[in-house]
Amino acid sequence: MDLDAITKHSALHAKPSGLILQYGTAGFRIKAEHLDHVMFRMGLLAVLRSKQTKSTIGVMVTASHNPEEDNGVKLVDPLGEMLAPSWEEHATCLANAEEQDVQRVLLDISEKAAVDLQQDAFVVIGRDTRPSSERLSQSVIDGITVSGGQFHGIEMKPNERCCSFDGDADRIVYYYYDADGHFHLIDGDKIATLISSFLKELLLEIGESLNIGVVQTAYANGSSTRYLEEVMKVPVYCTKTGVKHLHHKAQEFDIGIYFEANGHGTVLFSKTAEMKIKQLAEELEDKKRKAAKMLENIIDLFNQAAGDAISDMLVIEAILALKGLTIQQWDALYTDLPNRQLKVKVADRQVISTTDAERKAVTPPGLQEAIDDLVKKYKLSRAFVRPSGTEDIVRVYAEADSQESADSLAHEVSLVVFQLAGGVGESPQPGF
Ligand code: NG1
Ligand code: ZN
Repeated sequence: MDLDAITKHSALHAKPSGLILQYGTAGFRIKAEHLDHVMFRMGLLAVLRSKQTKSTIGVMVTASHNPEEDNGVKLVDPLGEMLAPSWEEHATCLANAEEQDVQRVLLDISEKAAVDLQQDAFVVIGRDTRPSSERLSQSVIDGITVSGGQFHGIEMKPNERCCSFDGDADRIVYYYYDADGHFHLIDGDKIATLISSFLKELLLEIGESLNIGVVQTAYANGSSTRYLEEVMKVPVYCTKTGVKHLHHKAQEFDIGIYFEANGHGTVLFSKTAEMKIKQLAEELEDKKRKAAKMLENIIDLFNQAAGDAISDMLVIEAILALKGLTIQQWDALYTDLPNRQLKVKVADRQVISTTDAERKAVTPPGLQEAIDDLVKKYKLSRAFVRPSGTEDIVRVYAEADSQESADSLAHEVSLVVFQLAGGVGESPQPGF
């Protein structure tokens, strides 16, 4: 490690004097403008940790669901676990060291943790799409390279299939950039469509008429519901938001496929379906046997880990490979209706109560009528509001035939929520 080079570079990522931070469960998380030195230093620390563990270390630049102007950084240990507690202390020491002490603190850590400085170091960096994240992850890279480590930034090539899980790996979405640089999100609705059409095909092959049902929430894109019902002829049911509601409904079918648009979901097989399919996998011959075996494998996979994003991914990858489908062909099954989701702050969000799987507001009086009148002004339109179960806000959802219409409908609905449901603070402004 070239300590002089580190000192020189460190000065380019100078610490605001007097700023004291603490590495917590979420790593460091504050206003993005105060984080440059922390990022550089976490790059240095990741290299030390990588040398010490002789393994790859992760650095994630994000403030998760915090406001956009915040940012944060968190180190990830070799098996994907949280950073070891003693290293959290090292992280805090290094982040708070005054400029002239950085060298000494680095040597201190190396000594205390018995780091073999000759060892190679490798760091994988991830970041979110906040405006500050690109610059801040560049500071992490600076810290890594100046201390002799190697890093990896995943680059998305046009039309390349990518997928992401959330932090606890119970949500999955796919996405790609097309050749024109447009981002395409393939959400839970399209995942449910792919999986249910494949399962339906297999059932047809083995000649078994088990009943299939797809369960969605009101956030499912209208195009997906239409495609499932009208093109695929699969019955679709809508439940309240939250996996437990979808799960409960999906248990009513031989094969229940449920996904929230945001990627929470799985497939449930009834005991009867499982027994029938396993028996057929023994009895049938040739192509039919192959189809039954395939269903059996899918059952076993989901039985072992229902609701797990990795199982979802394995099934999706298998389907794409078996059908020879590209992500573009999958995406093209149907086109999502343009939509917009907004939040409105109100004094007490429980003044809004809903019915019909949250698609209609019962109280406050007049709210649903006002929404109905607004929806009528647009084509292919739909809108609903509900109190969030996880945040102290009311969520507004709107979709329509164009992005402009969806945006303006969502805005108009948020205004009536603000007026009729006790909005607080500034009234909703148009534009996003
Ligand atoms: P709330 O905050 O109740 O809308 C959100 C998601 C749910 C679910 C829960 C977490 C949306 C609109 N809502 O709920 O789908 O994922 O968090 O269990 O995505
Ligand atoms: Zn999750």
